[in-house]
Amino acid sequence: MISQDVDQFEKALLSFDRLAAENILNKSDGDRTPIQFIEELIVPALERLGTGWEEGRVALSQIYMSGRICEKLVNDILSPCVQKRTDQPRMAIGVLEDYHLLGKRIVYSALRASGFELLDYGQITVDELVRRIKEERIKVLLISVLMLPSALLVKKVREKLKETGTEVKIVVGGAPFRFDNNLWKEVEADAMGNNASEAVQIITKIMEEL
Ligand code: B12
Repeated sequence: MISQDVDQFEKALLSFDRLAAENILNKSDGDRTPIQFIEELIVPALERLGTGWEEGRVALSQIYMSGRICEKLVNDILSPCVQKRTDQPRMAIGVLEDYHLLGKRIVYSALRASGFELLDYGQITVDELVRRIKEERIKVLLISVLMLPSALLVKKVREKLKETGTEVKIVVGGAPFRFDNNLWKEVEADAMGNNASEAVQIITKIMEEL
């Protein structure tokens, strides 16, 4: 993806122009998978907007609308790319007490497109998550967060699971873990992935080991 495309895509988002954003996606070449499109165009553009917001150049309304536009685009791109599932230990993904849902949506679709079946817990609290893991006998849990306080809650999930002797592999991802390389170990996760492709690699390895 050339950086000019990311510039134009960012501009379209900033001016709430969904059609222009869609056109940029559509004109990009066909060699890439939908996940690659997202990782190379949508993710960097949203990250730039986040930095712009931090620096006071971008309004929260622009971040909000950009998020909504990208949610729609991601849904349109990812819906059809589901393949055959493989037999595997039970797995689930959730967003822990956080409103940033796009990353989870992408990781979920990338895993399903790679043949893995997983439950989507959506947005979930610590207690509800622990209850469902036990009830639904989940063996691998993916947690997505973009807020630091939410990332720190992963440790609470681990503690509560330990208290009841529930063994689960926890894989985490999202901005706080990318900003701080050691955070995933501090919250007692088993692995951390930077993007959807890494999520697929990690899960493939865990499934081989289980
Ligand atoms: C869009 C956005 C929003 C949208 C969210 C829309 C939606 N439905 O998701 C809205 C407007 C709602 C929003 C709200 C807020 N936001 Co906001 N937001 C963003 C922004 C600009 C982009 C996030 C995004 O969607 N990125 C694209 C996705 C696809 O990327 P991603 O989630 O990182 O996922 C990728 C990887 O991380 C990885 N991944 C993700 N999950 C997982 C899980 C696993 C297991 C694995 C392996 C990998 C993995 O794979 C994904 C694909 O590559 C970021 C900036 C940034 N740098 O991230 C700020 C950002 C996350 N927001 C921030 C803040 C502060 C807020 C608000 C508190 C603002 C406010 N004052 O109200 C609220 C809080 C909401 C809440 N309580 O959760 C801060 C967080 C700071 C922090 N670390 O604590 C950021 C970093 C902006 C900043 N630079 O300050 N936000």
